[in-house]
This record gives sequence, C-alpha cells and structure tokens, in this order.
Amino acid sequence: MKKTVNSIAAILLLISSCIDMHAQSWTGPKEKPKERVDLKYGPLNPGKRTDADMQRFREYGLGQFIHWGVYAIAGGEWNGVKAPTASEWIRVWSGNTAPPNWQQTYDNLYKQFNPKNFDAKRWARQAKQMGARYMIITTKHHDGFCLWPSKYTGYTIAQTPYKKDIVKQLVDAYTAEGIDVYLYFSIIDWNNKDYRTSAPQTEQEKESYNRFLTFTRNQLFELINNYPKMKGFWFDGTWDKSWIGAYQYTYQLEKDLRAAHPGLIIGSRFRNDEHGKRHFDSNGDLLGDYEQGWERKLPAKYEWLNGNDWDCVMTIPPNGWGYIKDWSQFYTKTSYDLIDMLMQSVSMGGNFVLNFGPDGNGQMHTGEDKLAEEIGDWMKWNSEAVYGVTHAPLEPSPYGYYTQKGNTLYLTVFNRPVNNQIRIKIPRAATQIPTGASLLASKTPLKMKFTDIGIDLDKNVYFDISIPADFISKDPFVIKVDTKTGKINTKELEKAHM
Ligand code: FHN
Repeated sequence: MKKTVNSIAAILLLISSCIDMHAQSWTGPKEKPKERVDLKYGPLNPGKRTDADMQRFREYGLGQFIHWGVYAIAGGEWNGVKAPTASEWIRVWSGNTAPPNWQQTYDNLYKQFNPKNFDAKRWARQAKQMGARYMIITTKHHDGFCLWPSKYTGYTIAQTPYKKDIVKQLVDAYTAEGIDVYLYFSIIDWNNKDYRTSAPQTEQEKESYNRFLTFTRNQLFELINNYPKMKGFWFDGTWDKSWIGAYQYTYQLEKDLRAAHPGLIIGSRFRNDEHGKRHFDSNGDLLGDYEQGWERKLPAKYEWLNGNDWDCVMTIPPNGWGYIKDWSQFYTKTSYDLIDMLMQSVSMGGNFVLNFGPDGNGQMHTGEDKLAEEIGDWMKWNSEAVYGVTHAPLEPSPYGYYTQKGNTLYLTVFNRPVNNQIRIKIPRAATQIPTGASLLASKTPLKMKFTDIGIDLDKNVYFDISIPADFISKDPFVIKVDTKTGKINTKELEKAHM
C-alpha cells in the first residue's frame, strides 16, 4: 500500500513538474517582465519590420525545408540496424547497437556522396507544384559537412565524388521557379576542432573558440557573397553556452550580415542578449525578424504570438529531418494532417514549412513525392485562402480555420456539420459584415441567412451558410465569404430578468 502511495506521489510530482516546465516554456503565452531592463545587445531593430522583403515573407503561407547531407546515405540505419537517433543526428549513434567505429565510418561517408539522380530543377518543379513559396536548404548541419565548396574547410561537397556546388544549383533552380531560398546554417559543427559546447575558460580555449567564431563569420559571408539571390538565414544549433557567451560578437555579426545583404531575414534563433536570453530578450522583445521556435509544434492560441511573425517547421515522420529509409516503423503524417497544420499556421499569421529528406542519390522519399502531389492538388484550388492572408479577428471556428484578405473571409472546413449548416459567429459590434458566400474551388454560390438564435445577453450574431447536400468532398474545402464595412442592424433584444 505504502509503495502504491509513493508511486502515485512520484507520478503526481512528475506531472506537476511537466506542467510547470510547460508553463515556463517560451512556446506558450509570453508575459513581458514588469520592469524594463537596459540592454546593449537586444534587438537590432525593435518592432515589426514593414519593408517589402519582410512583407513577402509574411505572405508565403507554405514553405519547404530540405535536410540533405551525408547522413542521407545512411537513411537512419546501418546494415539493417535502426539508429536510435534522429536520422540527421546519426553520427552520434553510440552504445550497444552502434556499428563498430561508427564515427569513423560516418566521417568517411562523404567519400561516397555521389547523388547521381540529383536534379535541382526537378526538386524546384515539385516544390512549385506543391505550392511552396520559399525553401530552406541545410547548407551545413551539425556534422559540419558543407553542401557548398567552402574555402574555409575541407569537409565539403567539393571533396566528394559528386564535386558540384549543390547550394548554387538549388538557389538558381528554385529562384527561377519564383521560390525564395533561405539558407539553413548550423552553428554547431562537429567537424571543426575549435567548436565547443561549453564557454571557453582558459586563454587557450578562448583563442580556439575565437578561431571558431571567425570561421563561422567567414562561412556566413561566403554564403552571402556566393549566393546573392538568397533571402535569409535559418540558423540552428545556437543553444550552446559557448555561443550564448559570445553575445557581443554575434550582435556585431548580425549587424554586419544585415549591412552586407539589405533585406536579409533572420529569425529569433541566431543570438541572445547579454543575460543569455534567447528568442526573446530580457524585456520579452523578439530577437530577430520572426519567431523561430515553432519546431514540430504549433501555438494553441493566436494570443500567444503577441502579433509576431513566425514559422512552423514540421517533419512528416514523428521526428527525423534527414532521409529515413523505412517509414513503416512509425506513423507518418497524411496530407490531411499537413493541410490542417498549414491552415492552422496561416490562420494565426504564420508560415508552415514542410520538411523533406532526400536520399543519398538525390531522390525524395516516395512518401514525400505522394504528399507533395496531394498537397499540390489541394493548393491548386484553395491557395487563395493560404497566400497573403492574415489572421481573422473572429473566435476560432469549430468547423476549421479562418483566414482573411481585405474584405474576404475564408473558412477552410475540416469538420462538416451533419446538418450542412455552417454557422459564422460575428460579434454584434463588428464593423465587417458578411454579404455573400461561395465555394472557393468551384465558385458555386451558397445560400447564407442571418440567424438570430435569441440567446439572452448574447454578444454575437450569426450567419448560416448552407452546404448543398449533393456537394460531396473527400478533402477539406474552403468557403469564401464576402464582407463589407458596415454595422449589424439587430433589434435590441429584451433582457431577461431573473
Ligand atoms: O537538431 C536540429 C535538428 O536536427 C533539425 O535540423 C531541426 C530543424 O528545425 N533543428 C534542430 C533541433 O532544433
């Protein structure tokens, strides 16, 4: 009995610490500190950017992430044994299941990297068909392998049998398709002997880490100079104590990068303030142009975002960003799951970025090909509700997600009600009122009627849109609602006295 009580207590403690962790997590409602702190290394340009480049970012809606490097050769396993790590982290595989001399094997994999089927134009066409408006490519992941021929290290594509510059091919091919390219860059670099996780202490350690900082800076300027068509950096691996302690350096680096490439977009993962605060500084202000912490997670409420720009990056498998050969070992998201997440993101003013992990030959996984096609087929008819939209200031709908563009409101319906009546709830005091509705894909007009359900003290009014019973859709569909500026004229209802 005592044992049971103890284990219940332990479980409760675990639950309460999880709740506590969640409450303190920055990916939740963010409260600003009551008193402002004077900061020297806070945001470079506080407030929301209003320039054309940032506006373009805001309007993308859908993006593609690509994780590609030598880890693609392994595909999450070796000699039939599955690695217990994320596929792109396979180099750190250790313990009983790890192949003998695994790190040495991994560090020599680049000698086999020869993606004969790689065709940047094919990838770009696929992304275009899917509806992606921007793409993020891993120029260098944590293992340090560079997909471009960097002159600052020998561990690059130039040393592989393939030799050709992959970053250049991708920047050119995607840009030609009208898709903006962002460069993912990992600060963590397991291949560089000067890289470290802890803050340098001794003079020798400081010297070595300074060399690493210079190396990082050189590589970043190399990328900007080599690929001037790129639009921004997507930084990663910036959580080490060493990087956090280099806040003066990273502050200046951000300044210099922005000066070298006007319009450059950098998210909140790049650097921290002098108190070690990442993503948001000690005053709760966003560091960088957009919130970059929504990785495999989505905000539950629009209010959590404090009006910031943001993106959500998402894997198809539960986790694992690089190529994974065997998808049968876990649930992989369906196009319904992904379109749902896409609409949830854009309904809250964010971009949704879907990750692809091509194999060592340059082929996307067949599962990715299928999903890209399905999403593209849906986007072909419904992208008007995705691109250039904003959050609609309405209570979340039980049927799906609202987005808005000017006087047009879109409702992407995932949960069709059994009575085929879609009820739009509008605050009685609203100044934007619905005037007509139609199905976006077919332009079929839909009947809409004002509905006063007479609930005492109700501060809302309702518009019921009828979906024809003979309209059958196996996919989520979008209802387009035209609105005009005006006031809702309802009779003041008699208030019940109780
Ligand atoms: O460790 C990486 C991971 O491998 C992957 O690249 C993701 C993508 O957002 N970022 C890191 C974890 O936050």
